[in-house]
Amino acid sequence: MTSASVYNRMMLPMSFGDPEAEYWRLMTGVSMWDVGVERQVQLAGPDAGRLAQILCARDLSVCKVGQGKYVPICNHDGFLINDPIVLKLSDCLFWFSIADSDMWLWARAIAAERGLDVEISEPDVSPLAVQGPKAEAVVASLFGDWVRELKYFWFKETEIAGIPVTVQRSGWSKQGGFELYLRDGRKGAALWNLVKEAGQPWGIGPGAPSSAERVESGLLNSVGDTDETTSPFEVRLGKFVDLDVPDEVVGIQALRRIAAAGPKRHQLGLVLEGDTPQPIGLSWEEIRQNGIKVGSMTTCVWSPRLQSNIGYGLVAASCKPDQTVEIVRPNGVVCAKVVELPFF
Ligand code: THG
Repeated sequence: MTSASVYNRMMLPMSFGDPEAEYWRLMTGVSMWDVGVERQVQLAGPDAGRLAQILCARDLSVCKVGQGKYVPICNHDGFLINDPIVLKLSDCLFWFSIADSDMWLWARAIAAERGLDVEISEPDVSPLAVQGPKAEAVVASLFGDWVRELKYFWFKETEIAGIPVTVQRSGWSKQGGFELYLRDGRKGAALWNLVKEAGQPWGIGPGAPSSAERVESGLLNSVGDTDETTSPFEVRLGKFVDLDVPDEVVGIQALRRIAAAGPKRHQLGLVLEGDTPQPIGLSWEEIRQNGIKVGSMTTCVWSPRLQSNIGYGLVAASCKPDQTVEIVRPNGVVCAKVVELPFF
């Protein structure tokens, strides 16, 4: 059965009929994903760089033109509201390639409050991901061997058959690959067909961001795995926070306080008992230790590699790896072992 979901108010194709086959194609071959839902919030103008830094708690002064950075976006309380990739196209042009929340509104509000000279828009840009161990061969066959030299999150603006695209080494999997940011929405089918054709020798097929692969690999799905009081430190994004960024950065004072006090919760892996695939968790499920709630399981998937149902727990700091917990699932209580992330 094909399926889709909604992300950034758009349709995200999720499966083309056989999720397990799509998983193995990603793990061993190459898969192409329409991730046009990864919208770009564009900052353009003299104050674009200053606003980009004000919006994120990671030091962007080290970000070069042509480079991308994965950044936590926090509110004034230091709580995570998005986790985009920032692309620096020039000193006065930035894209925030966003996860599923309204960063466009947020950026406009902060820019207006601070009186900044910057124009904020959502340009006609739609990423197509090419992921898997054979992705580089496919993308190199299309664009040339220079793509092999691109470092992680670095990108280059180019075109193919008259289609303007920005090619970046990135993508929401740990299997390697690229994203082709289509810059003319009228040419989506043309780009899709070019990649499909070029990928034939490597057995390319359609797919989507894989829940199983991303959980095995420890990638965060912000909004899904976070609530309205989750700091970056709780969900393993502390390494992307620079506490010495300027005081004008939104939330930095709160982040300094949270860091000094030590986070009260943390995100850990869960390996559930049982060896039959269970339905994917649709909402947070209570985690208990000795009958007392210690947190929530924020996502749960069948792992083809571990042959277990695995998940993420957002749990009290007292709950530690190697301990056992009980999870209150829709069809009963299930025991799980707590482990460090990532699973692989
Ligand atoms: N590509 C693009 N935009 C996106 C995503 C994407 N926007 C939404 C969402 N995905 C943003 N979230 C993530 C989360 C993790 C990573 C990328 C985007 C990621 N993380 C690596 C990790 O955590 O190991 C590497 C981080 C690093 O070392 O810098 O890749 O996929 N265009």
